[in-house]
Amino acid sequence: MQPVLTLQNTFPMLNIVIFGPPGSGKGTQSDKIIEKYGLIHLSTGDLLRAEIAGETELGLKAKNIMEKGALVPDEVVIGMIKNRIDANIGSNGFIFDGFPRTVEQAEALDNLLSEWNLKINLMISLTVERQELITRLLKRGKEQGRTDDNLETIENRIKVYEDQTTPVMAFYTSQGKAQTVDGIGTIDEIFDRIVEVIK
Ligand code: B4P
Repeated sequence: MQPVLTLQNTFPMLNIVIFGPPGSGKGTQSDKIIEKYGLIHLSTGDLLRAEIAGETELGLKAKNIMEKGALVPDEVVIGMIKNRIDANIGSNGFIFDGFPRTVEQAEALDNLLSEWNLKINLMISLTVERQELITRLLKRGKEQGRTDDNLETIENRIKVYEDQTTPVMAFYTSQGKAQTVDGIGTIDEIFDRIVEVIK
């Protein structure tokens, strides 16, 4: 159904993409951003893990792909995001975490938001060097047992990020929306840098 423009969806919403390689702190910093700004958190990784936990048809397909560190097909993640956007119009805004991961997803996101007269205001890219990413993800693998946090899969996730996801940076740079934040330091130090960028 075509969205109807109402008073509610003409209120300004703050829509942020948090971007970076696996283990750069996207999920970690998203939790702090939503606490401070009251945004709706849309993490495609979390949504996919919920499908896997619920043993849905989508979850069963996604499980094998995620265990290899590959990307779930664009149309699957775009469909999941569309439902959540449509259900939360009128909120303070969204933080998109782990999405978009391809230029096709970035274009689809612009289209979904434009149906509601909305846009991405800011893209925050966290920079962390490779060895630190591997150290963090191996630690999480030990502590939380996430099945994609093992060395072989981590290395593939980083390669997939370099090959398929880095072009998303150029997409937002060309729109004048990309801001880079140093992702090394304590969680609070990095959050302070993000708040400065949002201001
Ligand atoms: P995600 O769930 O998005 O996983 P991620 O990239 O590893 O990031 P995450 O947010 O979990 O970790 P964070 O950096 O915060 O994706 C998992 C998989 O789902 C993908 O490989 C893909 O298969 C699929 N998928 C998801 N979205 C998709 C899409 N759009 N299209 C296609 N497929 C998709 O943190 C990592 C660790 O670092 C944590 O343990 C944290 O505690 C630690 N940490 C954070 N900040 C730190 C700091 N400052 N110092 C030290 N440690 C820190």
